[in-house]
Amino acid sequence: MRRALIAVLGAATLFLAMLVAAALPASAAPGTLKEAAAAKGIVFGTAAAQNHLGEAAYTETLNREFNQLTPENEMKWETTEPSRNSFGYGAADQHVGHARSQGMAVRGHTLVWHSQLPGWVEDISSRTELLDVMRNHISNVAGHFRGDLEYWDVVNEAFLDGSGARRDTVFQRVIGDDYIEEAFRAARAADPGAELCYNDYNIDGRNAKSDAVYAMVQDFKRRGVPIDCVGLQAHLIVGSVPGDIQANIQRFADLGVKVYITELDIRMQTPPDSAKLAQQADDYRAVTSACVAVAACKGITVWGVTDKYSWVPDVFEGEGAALLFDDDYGKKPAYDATLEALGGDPGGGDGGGGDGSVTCAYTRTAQWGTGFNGRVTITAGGGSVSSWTAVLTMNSGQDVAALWNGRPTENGSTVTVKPAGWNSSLAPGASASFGFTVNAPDGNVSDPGLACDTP
Ligand code: 9MR
Repeated sequence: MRRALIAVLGAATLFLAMLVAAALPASAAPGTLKEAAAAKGIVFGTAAAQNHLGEAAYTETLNREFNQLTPENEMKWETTEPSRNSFGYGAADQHVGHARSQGMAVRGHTLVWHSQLPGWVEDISSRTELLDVMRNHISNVAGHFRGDLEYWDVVNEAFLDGSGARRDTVFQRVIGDDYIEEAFRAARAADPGAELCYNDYNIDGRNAKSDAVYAMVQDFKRRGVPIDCVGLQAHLIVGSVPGDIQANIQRFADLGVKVYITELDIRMQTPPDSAKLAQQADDYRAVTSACVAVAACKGITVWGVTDKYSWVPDVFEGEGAALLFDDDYGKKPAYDATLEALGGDPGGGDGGGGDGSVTCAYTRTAQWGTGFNGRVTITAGGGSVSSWTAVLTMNSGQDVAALWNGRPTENGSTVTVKPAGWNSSLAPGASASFGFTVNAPDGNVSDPGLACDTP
């Protein structure tokens, strides 16, 4: 009898296994960076330059592979406030619009930095005046994008290599040590929803500079200065990824902040050859694996879509080829290694940004006389999807008063909802959901209609 039961269970297990096998495509592992990253609960982003968005291969690669965008230059002080109290956001707004249309999260870069800083700021010599000017800049720029950005690099590159002393900038000289915390306080007031990061290079492993940043973050956490994250830029050289990068990420995480790899590139002497490209692949794998291994490491951003437009050859003579795509948008060995480290499959997936389908379901989560709360869950089928759209059809007298984890557009009784950003790509079988509150002053609390589709 017992043996018979085991045999029946065995057969049932086999049958279930066959059903599962039939339901999944031959390769279920995600085939793009953003899908693989999403399946790990992190974002995979890139710096992008607004003037390349008109180039088809550039934008196609950007949209297919990345679900987070950092404007490479367009939000810096010299561009957003070139003369005192005169603000301009044209190129930055276009970035945000593009990212939003693709369901990408946006990292604002950067509010306070000594570089790409207009001369009129450099000329200020009174503490009160410069504090006012800095706070005014932050409140205008972060205020302009309030609610639109997931993260801000609030202060960039404030420490020196080697000693870990403060860099001698106009902010340091004229305001003093407390300019950094004042910048974070102003940023929190201007956009309470954005994660606020301190961002720097050569703090990827443990050294005097990362020790100094660590001490500052520890002090900020103790005193309640609003800081949420640390950005390790990770501008690296082939063959020299710090061996303690994971331990370094972990020690920041242990302070109670999130960690992001914010500007990853790994440069080599050009021209590249197969040995250098293989070493670079190992290096990208090491950095990616280090982030994936620490729960508080929530995203990786490479500093450019393609080697063709990387900043590296302009600054380091004879060096370049630092990114994941070559000059012709071909995937380099480092691409495959990164995708594998994210749990994806370079040989599998759909490779085209997801061609799977979605289903959706509606649940009423609360109700009262003149309104209700609902939740919609969107689930990918057997293939991954890069994005989704849900359409709610409201009944007469109903109005969507609030909606979270999605971006609604209202047109009469139709509310079209796109992903909030981080919940755009779905691995096969994975789900995303958003919630909303409906006001129904006439008491018509019947359920809205629901349909969903890709993208
Ligand atoms: O990639 C950016 C390049 O186009 C600019 O000319 C340069 C000006 O300093 O800034 C580059 O981006 C930097 C980033 O804003 C901060 N960390 C270092 C990056 C590479 O220099």
